[in-house]
Amino acid sequence: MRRGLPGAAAVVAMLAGLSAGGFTTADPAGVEVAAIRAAPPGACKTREGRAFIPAGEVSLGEDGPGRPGRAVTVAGFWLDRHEVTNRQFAAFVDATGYVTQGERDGASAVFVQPEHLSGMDDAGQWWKLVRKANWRRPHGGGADDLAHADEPVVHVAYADAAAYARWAGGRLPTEAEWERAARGDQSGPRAPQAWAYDDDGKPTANTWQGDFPLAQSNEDHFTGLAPVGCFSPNAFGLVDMIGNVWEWTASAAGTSGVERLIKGGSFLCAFNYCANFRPAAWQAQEEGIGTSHVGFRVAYEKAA
Ligand SMILES: [Ca+2]
Repeated sequence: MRRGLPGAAAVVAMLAGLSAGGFTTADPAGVEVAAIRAAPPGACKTREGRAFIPAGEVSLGEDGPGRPGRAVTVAGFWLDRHEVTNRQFAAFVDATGYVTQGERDGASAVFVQPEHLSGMDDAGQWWKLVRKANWRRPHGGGADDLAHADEPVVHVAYADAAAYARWAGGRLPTEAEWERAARGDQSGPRAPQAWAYDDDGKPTANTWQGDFPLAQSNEDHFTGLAPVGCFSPNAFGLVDMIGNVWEWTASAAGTSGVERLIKGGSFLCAFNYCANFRPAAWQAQEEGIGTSHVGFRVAYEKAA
């Protein structure tokens, strides 16, 4: 479980049906962008804008004692303090008329907590293709979809994230940039769980407490996505680098040309599954697939 995610191949196989001609009913309707932009602010306060990540070295892949990683030098850059929210993405759509991959497909992959489980190999037990699920309605419709303006945008494919980043005047961070930023200038080995739990075992990020995927004890107070900024920032002033949503990076995964690295883990990462709530972890994600647990933030070459 150090690298990749058990069952990830099953997810990819299931979702591949989308691009192979699964659902084709384009239905971009949903919550109006004006309503998302005008929604009251979320309960958690966070600083807006970008944080400067100074030039320095990152021990890429350092993953606790005995796993030192390799030294990579990263030039200074700026990074969004928080994951791009639905409110921000709505401003982008308002300005450009952009339609996401999930809206064109007419369906997207949503985590649905199962009532029963037959082993852990088949991720299709908790990943479901939901018609009309897209960034405007993360669950595919209903009252659950109406109050998420300050949660991270999800159901965005790689091209969707990259398009937003260009519009915002930036780009997606590389793996090394992302990992240096996530470590918050921390140096030296750190126990893997220390990125998401304090010394007393109290959550410091939005992950999954309990036996995934059947039960949550919910010590972090969020059963699903959290609004950005509900947990303390790291030393660079960044929130939610660990947990909440996986984040797209610009770095390719392997040589297939169709997968990118995602980093940070999500609200679905538990000790018994995934456990990727730490900077070293990564997963390969097919570029054309958005899901309910992958978002992004933007890197920039200048302060504003
Ligand atoms: Ca949680």
